[in-house]
Amino acid sequence: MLRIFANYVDKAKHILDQNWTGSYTKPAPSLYPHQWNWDSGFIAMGRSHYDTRRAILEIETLFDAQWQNGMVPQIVFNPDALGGYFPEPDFWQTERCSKVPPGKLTSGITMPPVHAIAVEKIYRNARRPRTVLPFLERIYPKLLSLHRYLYRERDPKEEGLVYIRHPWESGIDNSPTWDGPLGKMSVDRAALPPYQRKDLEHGVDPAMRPTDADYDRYVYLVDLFRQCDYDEAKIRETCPFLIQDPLFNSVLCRANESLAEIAGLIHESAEMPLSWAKKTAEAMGRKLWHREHQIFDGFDLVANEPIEVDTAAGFLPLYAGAASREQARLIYQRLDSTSFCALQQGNCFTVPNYDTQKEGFDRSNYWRGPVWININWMLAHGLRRYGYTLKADSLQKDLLQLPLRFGFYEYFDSFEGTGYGSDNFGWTAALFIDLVHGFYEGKKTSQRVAAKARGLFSLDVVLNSGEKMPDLVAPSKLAGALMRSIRGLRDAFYDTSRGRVDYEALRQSSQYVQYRLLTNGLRRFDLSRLVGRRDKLAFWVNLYNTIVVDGIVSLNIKRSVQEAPELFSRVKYAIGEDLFSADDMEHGMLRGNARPWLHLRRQFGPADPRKAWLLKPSDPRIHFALVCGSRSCAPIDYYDAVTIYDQLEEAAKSFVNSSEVIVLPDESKVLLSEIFRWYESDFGGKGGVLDLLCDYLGDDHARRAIQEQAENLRFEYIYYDWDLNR
Ligand code: 2M8
Repeated sequence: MLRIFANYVDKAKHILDQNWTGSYTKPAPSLYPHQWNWDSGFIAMGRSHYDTRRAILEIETLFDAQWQNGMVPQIVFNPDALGGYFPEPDFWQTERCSKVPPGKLTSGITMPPVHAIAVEKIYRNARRPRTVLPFLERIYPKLLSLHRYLYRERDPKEEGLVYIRHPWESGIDNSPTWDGPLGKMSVDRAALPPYQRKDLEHGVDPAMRPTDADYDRYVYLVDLFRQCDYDEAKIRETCPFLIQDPLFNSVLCRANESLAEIAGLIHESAEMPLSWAKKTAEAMGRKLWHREHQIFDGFDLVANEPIEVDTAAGFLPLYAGAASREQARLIYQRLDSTSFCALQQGNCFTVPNYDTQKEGFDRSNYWRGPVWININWMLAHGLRRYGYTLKADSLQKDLLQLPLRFGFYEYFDSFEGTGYGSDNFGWTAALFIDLVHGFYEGKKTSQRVAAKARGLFSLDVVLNSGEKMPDLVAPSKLAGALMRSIRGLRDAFYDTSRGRVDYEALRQSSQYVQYRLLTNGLRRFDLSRLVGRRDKLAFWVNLYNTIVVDGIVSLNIKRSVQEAPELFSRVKYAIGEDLFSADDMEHGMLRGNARPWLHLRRQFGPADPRKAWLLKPSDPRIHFALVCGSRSCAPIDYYDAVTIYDQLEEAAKSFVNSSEVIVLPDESKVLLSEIFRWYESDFGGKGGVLDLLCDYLGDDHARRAIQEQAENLRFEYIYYDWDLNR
């Protein structure tokens, strides 16, 4: 992993260096020359992994321009870079307000308050966190004052939900969510103060930016704020755009948690931030949840009605822990539907910003469809928070794929991944660095656990050696009863959509006791009773998957299967006269007695009686169905003899279209799961792997690249995560 991504991490750091001005990082080299509020937050998160000093300076520069009422402005203008952006200080005229910090040029609105999250990360990722404490002490009152401002000025009814009063405050400027409220505003172009857009002077396609009608409304609102001298009470009375937005409130809610953490680190009371977090989470769950749509929506305070427009912002309460378990489950279903391009399926890269099934969806227009790294990054954290770890993992790997394949762009085509907007975009680079670090950390933990745990036991452990025998099941019926029992375990304890097993509940269940009893019956089972290729395949695949689960439970493995590396070779079931470990089932029975990776010999020796029942020829698709108890392997499921061919086909398709396969045409490279290295011979060598990829890949672009570059294509293998799929 390290080697694979090293060049790209360097590239990302280089982008941040190029955009660095000496005290802050520009979001993009020319399109956005000033300091932007939430961009700086995300950028500091990325930098926190390798440059604590600049990460701190980034945040301090932003907060130097904090208004005296606590508001942190959306833009802090660089006096040396004026002239290239609209609107600049001459248009904002924030000097009309007495709360503006002296000597600073800023806009008069704010943005999603990600900063406490960034500050906590700076502390946690620092090489010497103690040295960051003075910064925490300096910044904490400022963060607190920002949150206080939001609850005081933007939540007059003390609902726990703050409002935004300009689309730019949302960060998702031309999101379809704003169409309704903006559409209701009657704006007389001739009465607007004269202005000229600058965003289209930077070579971006106008079709990928907000329209002129949008800009008229943006300007109308700024003009209104000016006329109110930025007095919030006055603005509130006349502003036609006051919206409680799920994205903004989710970020605030999540930031309150970080604020509480920071308070704890510097021995301040965490009571206030914690009570805000609770209040906002509850309010979102109550007021912004749309039951039928299975998503959170905004609420228009002017029209006093919900805005029933579903965008990716509606998934972000997961990031804040503001959704109930049930809401999270329903959100997950919505997320996994064609509306948001079923993660890992179809032709979508990660989650587009708007429901693809809606008329207004536009795959390339700014916040009206494309994929944004920051939104998906928060969503991945949210999914992980609710235990959808497998999806979170794949979402994060998919996110890495976008800059790798298409460049460090501002946003990406939701179907093909093409990069749009500005290249060398700051938060894309920064969050890429953060994602890569996520993988390193996973790897380090697993390696530590493994190093500590090797050699826990060296003798065979036969799991089905219990005295009690299943009395009702005749040996001839045992295979069927065992398969039904395994299916029962799957239904009760395997979460197939998350690829997770609830080991604790399983351990204590009566179904598990019953399953163990049935396995004792295997000692009387005659393998010659298994006839038919599909029956044999289902029997061994299911038994393999269950002996791994049984081993994890019986050996009380907590974190990683590497805690007991012998799990696959020493933990066994007695079947008839013979013993079978998971390795015996896989390399012996299912792979036709093949040689395990890096082993000199085949699984069974020349005179081994178990060779009488080998499944030959082997079906390489088993590798997408065998579950090894780890996060990187196939999601756990039950395989039915009648449908097993279709199921294996499905398993292969979803594996190949997941982030376990990343095609990088520009580099003539394919990044692959290590499964393709370990079992290359089963797939028919390198050529066979390429054939298989072409057969199953849904992405035409990637498939064509493989076909055209087959001869020179290099394979690199993606780190395998051995942590438990618990
Ligand atoms: C975009 O917004 C600015 C206004 O704030 C613009 O279009 O001029 C948005 O993508 C916003 O989320 C982002 O912070 C900003 C700078 O990257 O650009």
